[in-house]
Amino acid sequence: MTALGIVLVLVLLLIVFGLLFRLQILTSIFSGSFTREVGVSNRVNAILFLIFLVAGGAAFAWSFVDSYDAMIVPIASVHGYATERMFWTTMIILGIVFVLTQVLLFVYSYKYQHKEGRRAFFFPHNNKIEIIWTLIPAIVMAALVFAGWKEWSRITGPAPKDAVVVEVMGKQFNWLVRYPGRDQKLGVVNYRLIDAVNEFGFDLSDQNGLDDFTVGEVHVPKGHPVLLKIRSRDVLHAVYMPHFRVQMYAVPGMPTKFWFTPTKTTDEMRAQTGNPKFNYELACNQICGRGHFAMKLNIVVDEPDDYVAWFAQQKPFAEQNPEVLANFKQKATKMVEKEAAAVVPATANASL
Ligand SMILES: [Cu+2]
Repeated sequence: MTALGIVLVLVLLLIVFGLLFRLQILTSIFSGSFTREVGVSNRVNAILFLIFLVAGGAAFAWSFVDSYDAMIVPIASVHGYATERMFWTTMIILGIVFVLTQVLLFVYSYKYQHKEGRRAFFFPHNNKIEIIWTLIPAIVMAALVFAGWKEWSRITGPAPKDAVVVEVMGKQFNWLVRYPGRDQKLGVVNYRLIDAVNEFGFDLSDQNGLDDFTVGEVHVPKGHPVLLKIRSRDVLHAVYMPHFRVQMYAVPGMPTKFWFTPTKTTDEMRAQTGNPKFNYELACNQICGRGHFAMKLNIVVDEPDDYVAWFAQQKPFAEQNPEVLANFKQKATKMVEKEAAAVVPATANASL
């Protein structure tokens, strides 16, 4: 009720101001001072248009050049070069059109400012112009969209069969990572099995899961396709790896994926950037709550041999947590009994 009152008062105030403004114009017309005042304010505004064009253009160019390095990080994946090419093609085409239309807009506003005695040319319709400015943008846009669609279907197509599989699960507020182990098959997980130790919800009655291992830092081999299987445990997150030009949502209840091929090892990138502390990162790119800023994961790109050595050193989750494995059977049996008694069908088992 109070809010409605405030809105009503504001609306009434606006109406009063509008009427006052109109009254002022009417009095200035009757007193004969209207044309002169309008003439001055027109000139001032026309010049301001030009100043805005030049100063705004300069500020835009400066901000672009100044933040270029921070925005365009070095590329480190195969498809990254293709998306970069597409980005710049689009940017250049749209940039030319943008600059042209803005210059025309502001220069014409200056050039055709109000002048005593000048009358606007009446130009109601022209089919030729209509066709030209409809057809050309339509063709250019269609070409850009088609090129983008072709590239996107290639990037999001099925991953090569020999791709290294890494499962990333977002949760408030960190990333959990799972590798399928030597059998290259991820085991079944069940959200009802999640607790402080079994954060992933491993269902260890599944043989495929016995050699799965979790890590705090992702390792991937250079020059080899990597398939990221992406899940979320709670809310919407997003996997963002700027150097690999990878971004994909992590959606609760709906696994997503993205595959890419890294082209530079972490060491090579450190040499290229001249930063000995450089690390590839996987950041959350979707505001997901209070700890969102901390959702960051290190990615290490190894030479293939180093990757194999690292992989061989990893210990399966089941081996590292024997108590979970031991408790599991009993817990699972209880759950099955409970499920059998419940009316709701058990559809929550997620198998990848
Ligand atoms: Cu997040």
